[in-house]
Amino acid sequence: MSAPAAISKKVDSLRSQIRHHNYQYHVLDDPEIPDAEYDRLVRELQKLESEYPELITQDSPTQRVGGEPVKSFGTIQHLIPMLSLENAFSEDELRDFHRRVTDRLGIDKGAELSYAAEPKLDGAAVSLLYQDGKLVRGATRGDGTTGEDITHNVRTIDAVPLSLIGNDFPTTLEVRGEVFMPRAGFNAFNEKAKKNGEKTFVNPRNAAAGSLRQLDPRLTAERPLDIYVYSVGQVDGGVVPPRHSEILDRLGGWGFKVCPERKVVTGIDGCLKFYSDIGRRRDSLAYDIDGVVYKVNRLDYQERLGFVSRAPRWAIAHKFPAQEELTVVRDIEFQVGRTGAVTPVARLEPVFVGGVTVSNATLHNMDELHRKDVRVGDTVIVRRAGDVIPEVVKIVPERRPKRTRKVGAPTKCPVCGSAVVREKDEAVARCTGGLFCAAQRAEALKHFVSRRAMDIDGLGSKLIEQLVSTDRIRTPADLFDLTKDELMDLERMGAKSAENLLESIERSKHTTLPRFLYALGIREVGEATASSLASHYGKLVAVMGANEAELQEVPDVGPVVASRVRAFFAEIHNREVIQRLVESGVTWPESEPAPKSEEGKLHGKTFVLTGTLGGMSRHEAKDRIQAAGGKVTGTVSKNTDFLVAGDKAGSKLTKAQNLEIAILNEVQLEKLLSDQ
Ligand code: 5U1
Repeated sequence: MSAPAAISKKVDSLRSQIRHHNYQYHVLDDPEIPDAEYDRLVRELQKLESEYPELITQDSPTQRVGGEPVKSFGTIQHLIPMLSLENAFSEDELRDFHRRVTDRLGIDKGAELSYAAEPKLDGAAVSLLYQDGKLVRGATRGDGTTGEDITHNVRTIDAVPLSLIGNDFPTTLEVRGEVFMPRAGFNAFNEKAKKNGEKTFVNPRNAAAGSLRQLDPRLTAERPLDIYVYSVGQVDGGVVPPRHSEILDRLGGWGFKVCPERKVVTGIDGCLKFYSDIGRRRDSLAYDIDGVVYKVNRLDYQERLGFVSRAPRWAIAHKFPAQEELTVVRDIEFQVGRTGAVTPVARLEPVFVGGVTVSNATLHNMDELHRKDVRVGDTVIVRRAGDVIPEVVKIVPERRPKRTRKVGAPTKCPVCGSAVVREKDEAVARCTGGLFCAAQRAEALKHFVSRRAMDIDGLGSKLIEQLVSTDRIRTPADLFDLTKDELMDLERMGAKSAENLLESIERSKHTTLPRFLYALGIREVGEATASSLASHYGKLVAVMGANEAELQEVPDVGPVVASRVRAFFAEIHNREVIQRLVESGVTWPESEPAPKSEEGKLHGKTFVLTGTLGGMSRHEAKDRIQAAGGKVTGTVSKNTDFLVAGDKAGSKLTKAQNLEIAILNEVQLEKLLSDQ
C-alpha cells in the first residue's frame, strides 16, 4: 500500500522546512527558530518516515546519521585531478608569483589585477559530487588523482547539503573544499576524550582528517565537523559565472558554506593587506588556518595561465610562519603561578616557531605530563599559536634516545619549600605557601601592574622579582611607598628610569573600578567579570559587602565565581591591602548601582549584537545592556528591538533591515547606555 498523497505532501513540506532551517543554522549561522522547534519538525518527519518507509529518500534530512559501517574504503578516480597549491613563504616569493602571472598574461597593469583571496584552512580537502542537485559522492583528495570514497561520512556533516537549493545548478556539479574541526569543538572533543581516558587528537587538522577516515559513520557524526567550499571541479549541464568570486557566491546560493572572510583584492598591495589583516585576526577566528590563498579571479586568465605539474599557475598559498616545530627537551622544571598552581614546564633547545624563538613550553599539569609521557631527552612537537603560551603537543616516539629521564610530581614548592597539594577533582597541584611564597607574590604583582590591570609601565618581570626576593615588596600596596633611592639600588636602574617608573606608579593611581577589581587577581575574576561586578554594584564597598546569593544576581556570575569573590573579601589580609591602596591615593570614579532588571531603562528591550565592536568587546556590551535591564539574544526576529551592528556585520544586519528593526552603531549604543 503506498502512502496517501496528503502524507507524501506533508513529508515534502517537512523536508523543505528542515532543509531551510539547516541552511539558516549551519551555513548562514542565523537560526530563525529555536532548537526545540527544529527538533519537533525532525521528529515529525521521522515518525512519518517510519510509518511510511517507502517515502524515505537518500537526501531526506533524516538520513544523515546512522548509516551502517563500511568494511573498507572504496577508491574513486577524480573526474578532474585535485591540484595542490604552490606556497609562498615570504613577501618576495609572493611578488615573484605576481610577476610571473602578469608576465605570462602580458599585462603591464599588474597593479589592477584582481585576485579572489581567502584564508587557507587547516583541515582535510574533499570533493563532493552532486547529480541533479543530490549529493551522490564524497571523496578525499588522496594523491590528487585517486581518493577514498567517504560518502557515508560527509553525509553526516550538517553543513554539507544533501540536496541543493534552487533549480539553476548544473546537472553534474563537483565542489571542492576543506572539512575542518572548529577550535571550540576540537577542545570540547579532546576534553571529553581525556575524561573518558580515550585517545585525544593532536590538532584540529588531524581531528578532521581522522574523523573523515572512520569506517563507522556514526562515529563521524559525533565529531563537530564543518566545511568551507572553495572551488568547483567537474561541471556539466549548466554554466558557472566567469569569475572565481562569483562562483563562490553562486555556491553560497545553492546551499554550500563559503568562507565569510573571502574578498576580492587588487594587485600585490591588495594581497599583502589581506594577508596582514587575516594574520592579525588569525587567533580570533573560530578555526585554524595556516595562510591565505590568492586565485586570479578571471577564469579566462586562469585558463591562459594553465598548470605546472600538479599546481595551477593562477593560485598560490601565502603561508604564515609555522606554528608547530620539532625540538629537544633539555629539562623539565616546575613553575609556581599567581594562585599557587605548580605547572611543569619543558626547557627546550631554542626553536623558531610561530614567528618567535621559543625555549620554554608548558606541559599544563602532571596528568598531561604523564599522558604525553614527556621525558628529558625526548624530541617533541612544540606549538605556539598567536599569543598563546607555547605548549608541548606530543613526543616523537621514533626519536626517543636510549637514555631519557622521567620527572615526577614535586611534593614541596620549588620556590618556598611549602607543601604542594592536589585537591580531589582538581587537575592542578598548588603550593600551600600563599603570600609566604615569593613566586606567588611576584606573579600577583606582575598581574597587578599589567597593562589591562593597573597599567604601570616600566615594571617588568625582572624588576618585580628583585623587589620581591629582597622583600622590599610584599603586597601591591608596597609599590606605592617605593622611593627613588630604593629603586636606584636595583640592578640596571638609573636615575631617569627610576623617575619614569615613579611617575608611572603615580599615574596609575587614577584608575577605574573594573581595572582595580581585575588587578586584585581574585581567582576566576577576569576582565569581563570585573566589568560586570563594577557595573552591577557601582561601588567597591558594595562588591565587598555582597554575599554569595547576591553576587549570583550579577550577569555571568555563577556559584564558583561568587564563592571566590566572597572568600577573597572575607580575608582580612586582602581587606587591609585594599585599605592601604586607597590610603596611598588609588582612586576611581564610583557610580550608582545598576538598576534591577525590572527597573532598568532598557527593561523590556531586546538587543542582538553582531559584527566587531571597536571600543568594547561583545561580552562587555552584553553585560552593560543586561545591567541596564535589557535582554540580549542571538537571533534577529520580529521581537528584536535593536540590532547593534559593528564592523563586518553580516546576515543579521540584512535581516534586521528587512524587518525594519532599529539599528544602532557603537556610538549610539554607548549613548543609550550612558543616558541610563
Ligand atoms: N581556501 C583554499 N584552500 N585551498 C586549497 N582555496 C584552495 N584552493 C586549492 C586548495 C588545494 O586548490 C585550488 C587549486 C582549487
